[in-house]
Amino acid sequence: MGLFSKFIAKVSGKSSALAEDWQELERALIEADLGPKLSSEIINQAKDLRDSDPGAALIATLSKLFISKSRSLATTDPLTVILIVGVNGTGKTTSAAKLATQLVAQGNSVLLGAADTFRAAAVEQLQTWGARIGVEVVSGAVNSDPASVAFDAAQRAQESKVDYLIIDTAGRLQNKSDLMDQLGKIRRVVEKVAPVSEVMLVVDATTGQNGLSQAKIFSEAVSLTGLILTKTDGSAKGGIALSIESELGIAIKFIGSGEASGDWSAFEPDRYIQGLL
Ligand SMILES: Nc1nc2c(ncn2[C@@H]2O[C@H](COP(=O)(O)OP(=O)(O)OP(=O)(O)O)[C@@H](O)[C@H]2O)c(=O)[nH]1
Ligand SMILES: [Mg+2]
Repeated sequence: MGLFSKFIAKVSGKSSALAEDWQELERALIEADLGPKLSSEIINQAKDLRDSDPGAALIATLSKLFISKSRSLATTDPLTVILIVGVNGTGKTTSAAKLATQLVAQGNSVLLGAADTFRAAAVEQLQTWGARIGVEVVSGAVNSDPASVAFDAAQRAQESKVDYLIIDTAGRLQNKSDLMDQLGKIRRVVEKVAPVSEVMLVVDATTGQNGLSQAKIFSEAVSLTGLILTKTDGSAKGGIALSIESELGIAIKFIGSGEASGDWSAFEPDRYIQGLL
């Protein structure tokens, strides 16, 4: 049942809602990981819209929340570089492969960079994806410098004149500041070759409010340009991405909904809102 269906059912055809209905809705929003701040903002704005019924006011408020942001992939001619970052296990490698699949299907040439040199399995995982989708993967030895792999990948991408370079990164290192230093370095080194058009943070929809603190930490280290919300095929409502979007001003651009390459779509606010209803 959609997050708002109970509320909508209660207020349908009415010109106002009871205080307890608004309270119940606010609780549902918080439970769906929108966070207390955004939840109360939504409720207050919806209450203020006196010219419509409560259900319509709620939908109008949500639509307004999403409206101003560009959700298309930022591109740069002749090469678009996309960095994929996020904590371990969120779905970075899978998302890098899914995005590559989408771009190839749209007629683009793509190169993948395996800059997670922390684990051998991480490189193999990306290589397996690359072989499956017919995309070259540039990698380095285990424990080699990820920034140097990223640099090699950028040079290779430029030489082979591909349209897109997608760089997968590690989610876990000895400690947080090592990881953030590394991401900063990867970016700087790549930019000696080509500008980085997108730095996408991968957020697991099931992690709840932790996602917001992760986003804050990453956005301090590398300026983020978009969010990828993964594992929306589970029971999580994914409100956390909305909370990050409103708090940090980073647009949700893609949605992962399973483990297969096709379980992937552009984020469409209207569809998302419909899902909540
Ligand atoms: N159900 C579901 N599983 C997903 C989704 N995206 C990724 N996964 C799974 O989540 C697990 C972790 O995905 P990875 O892509 O390896 O995550 P990662 O962020 O690269 O992990 P590290 O490299 O260890 O930091 C894998 O088993 C994926 O198949 C999704 O949208 N839905
Ligand atoms: Mg990975």
